[in-house]
Amino acid sequence: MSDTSLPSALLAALSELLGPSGLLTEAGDTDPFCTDWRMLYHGRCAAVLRPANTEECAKAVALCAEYGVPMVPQGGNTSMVGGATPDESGKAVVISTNRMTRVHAIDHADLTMTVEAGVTLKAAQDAAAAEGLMLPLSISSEGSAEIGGILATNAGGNNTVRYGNARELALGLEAVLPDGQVLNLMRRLRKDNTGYALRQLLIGSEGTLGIITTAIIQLQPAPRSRETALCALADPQGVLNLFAAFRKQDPAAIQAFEYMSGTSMALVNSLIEGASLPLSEPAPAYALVELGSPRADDSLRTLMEEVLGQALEDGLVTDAVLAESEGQRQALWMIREEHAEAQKRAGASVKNDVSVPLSAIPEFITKATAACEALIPGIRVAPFGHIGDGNIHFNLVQPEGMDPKAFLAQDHAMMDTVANIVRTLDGSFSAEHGVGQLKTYMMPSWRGGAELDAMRKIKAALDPKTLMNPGKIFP
Ligand code: FAD
Ligand code: 2HG
Ligand code: ZN
Repeated sequence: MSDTSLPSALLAALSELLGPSGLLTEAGDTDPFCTDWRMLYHGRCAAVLRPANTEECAKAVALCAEYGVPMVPQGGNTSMVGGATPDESGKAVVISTNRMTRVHAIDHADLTMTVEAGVTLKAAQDAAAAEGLMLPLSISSEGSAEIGGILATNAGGNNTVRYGNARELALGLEAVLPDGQVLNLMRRLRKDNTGYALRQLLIGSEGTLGIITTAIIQLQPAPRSRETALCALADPQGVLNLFAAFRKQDPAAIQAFEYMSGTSMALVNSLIEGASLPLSEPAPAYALVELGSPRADDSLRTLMEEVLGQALEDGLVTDAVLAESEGQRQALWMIREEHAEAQKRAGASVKNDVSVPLSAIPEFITKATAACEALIPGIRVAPFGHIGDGNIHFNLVQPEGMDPKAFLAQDHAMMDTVANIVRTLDGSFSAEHGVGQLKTYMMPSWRGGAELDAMRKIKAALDPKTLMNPGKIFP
């Protein structure tokens, strides 16, 4: 029996178009698509549509538009801000890309990959690696997050410091607009100044302007030498000083430069099996440094040893471990990549995915820590993140033993406390996770006036009936 509220004529048309595996209507099947990774949002939907290609997606969108049915695009459903979760009305359909999983082509001359939206980032990375190339975007959710979702959120992650966000990697794009038209921007050109950059408009639009169906991604030669180290330091200023020391020697060699606080590291060590600290004792701050090069010589080891040797001598770094094998490298990265999972296991948490200029990071962390500790005694301030590009996940974990609901009831007070400090330092309240539904309420005070007005006009022009991912980005 079907649990959908869709008009029967629409249901029949969708059923004929998508077939049994492309249309889910029973609550038992659709429920997983209606809850987010953090389990903060529990929506409902009239159906889940799973088109197998662009043509099916375009026809499905045109049908929904004709019947005035709201649509929520969804990829791997790893959004940290409830971006891919429908509301509780049960009127919307989720349009999932997870059957659009073809890697169409890898071009060695152009260094590009043409890939459908539903390919997971990990599968795309693996396909590039199999050809001796690298897709230089790395995030902890890469096993589930899909290319369409990555581009729709303009994801960042561990390699932004060297290669930029998803935006910098997308040379071409195809998307289905809210009325069902296919927008073909699949030009793999580095230079193309022909009117407005619509590709860039779709990237980071969080599913509010259309559904990304295919993309051309810029690749890089695979690194043939790599050096990875975990370092213990006294504080975030020390981590930044170490970053500056590497950057002074060879900025192009730095592929990742990550920060972890003592508190966030301790949560990982205690809550994740096999993630023990590979240093002699805990420290207030850590840096995970990765250097990489397509050259297969030992110059990176020399660079790593020179910079760390000097930092140890100066007392900047108090302890360090270098990966001596690929297994050890992965063990170091596991500690960093399990931060989100460890914090999920620690209870309720409030996330502040902020960015500030590099020079302001120590002041930001000091001030925001004091303000949050004053707001909620016993709160566990557990920051970490992509310090090399200025992005700190200033996450707040509930005091031990506190009722999670009582903690989350104060989420706006916590987010505003942090954001107010970010504002005085010329930062942003959302660096890489987007606005979704979690942070919509911040948009008028942060992006008000002409900026939000222009965004609303663009939205109204492309989606006059507000059918594409309603309730996201805009308050
Ligand atoms: P979803 O969660 O399915 O959707 C995200 C948004 O994009 C929604 O608004 C949705 O409507 C829209 N969308 C999805 N697919 C499409 C499409 N084809 N066309 C148009 N709109 C679409 N983010 C980072 O930037 N850096 C990180 O390091 C990082 N690490 C993470 C680690 C974990 C453990 C988790 C759970 C999340 C992390 N994220 C990170 C957040 C998340 O944004 C990314 O995982 C990813 O970009 C989302 O991809 P997805 O396919 O899961 O998208
Ligand atoms: C990461 O960098 C992700 O690991 C998740 O962006 C951050 O859990 C978070 O807040
Ligand atoms: Zn991150």
